[in-house]
Amino acid sequence: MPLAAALMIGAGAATAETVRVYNWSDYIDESLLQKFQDETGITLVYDVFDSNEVLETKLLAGGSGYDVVVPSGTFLQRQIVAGVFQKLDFSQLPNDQYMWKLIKDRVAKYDPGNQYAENYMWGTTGLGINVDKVREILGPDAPTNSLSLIFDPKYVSKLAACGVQMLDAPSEIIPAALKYLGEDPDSHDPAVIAKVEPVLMAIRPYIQKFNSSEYINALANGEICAAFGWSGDVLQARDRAAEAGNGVNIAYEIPKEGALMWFDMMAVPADAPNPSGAMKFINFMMDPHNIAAASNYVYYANGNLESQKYLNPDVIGDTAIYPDAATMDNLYTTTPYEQSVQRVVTRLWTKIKSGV
Ligand code: N2P
Repeated sequence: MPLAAALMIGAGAATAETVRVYNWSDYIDESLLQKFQDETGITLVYDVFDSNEVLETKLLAGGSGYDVVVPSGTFLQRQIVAGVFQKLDFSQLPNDQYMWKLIKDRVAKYDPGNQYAENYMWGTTGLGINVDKVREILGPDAPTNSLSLIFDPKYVSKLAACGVQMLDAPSEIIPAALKYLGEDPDSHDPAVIAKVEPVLMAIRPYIQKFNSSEYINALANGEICAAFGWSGDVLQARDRAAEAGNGVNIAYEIPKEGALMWFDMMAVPADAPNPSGAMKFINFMMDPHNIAAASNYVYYANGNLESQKYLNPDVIGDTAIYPDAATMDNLYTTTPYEQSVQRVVTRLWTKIKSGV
């Protein structure tokens, strides 16, 4: 799906109310966009992005024009501190009653008291693999559930011929590389973070592309055989391949060393043109039927307990989407980098991507 493509549905009159939403790409059942307009009479402008950094640049500049945006928890936390958001108006959010206390408690780490944001969805960052191709190249003992598949040149060099992509997301790849090294994935110590440079530089020649949205189709079409990406995106690739009937067999694996668990949060910029329209959109997405439809379509878990009744069995029953206790034990979270550390991370990432 093209990034930043404005999707305007319906022919709202010039005077009609408008809500502008900026969400991640491949993250909703698009029939919900029409449903929102039909139910509210509001014209919805729905733009997409695939990077927290891109969203953050817009938010910090101000005047984004958006009413609802969806940063991940760690980014939300420092954006709240920077004064980017307004508090939610819970009198306009009756569907808040359906949200899941377990997730509210977890995200309170980023948004103390749950005042600024509601969970949209959450997931993990791990391995997307073309099962048959990876086994064909690496043999039956291929470490398909290990970070070594991507971070050990011994394996990734062999996979390079069939194509390997990686997220363009330093705040997720650096923690994973630290985990691979046996370090604290949430380290903010520049000397520890520096240890990932030789690891990533060693595999850099074998990474076809750093991109956070193109790997869905690339996996589904058999153009690449491995990706380090997001859980639901890989599962969407699996479905697209199955629908195409192209014989491509995709699987998502949470690495046995551990995976990042992240939370994407709906929040309202302080300068949103239509804050009450924003509340209507957030409340719509907290309707258990609506968010269940979205999860059923994108294969991500959501923070709405009541919606679980309406989830398809292959969603609620898949531990890669709704982790069981054992899987949960293997997930970690991170905290936002301070500005000085962020500068180190940004420099390091630029160097890794350019490969020199
Ligand atoms: C959806 C990607 C979800 C998000 N394509 C990562 N936070």
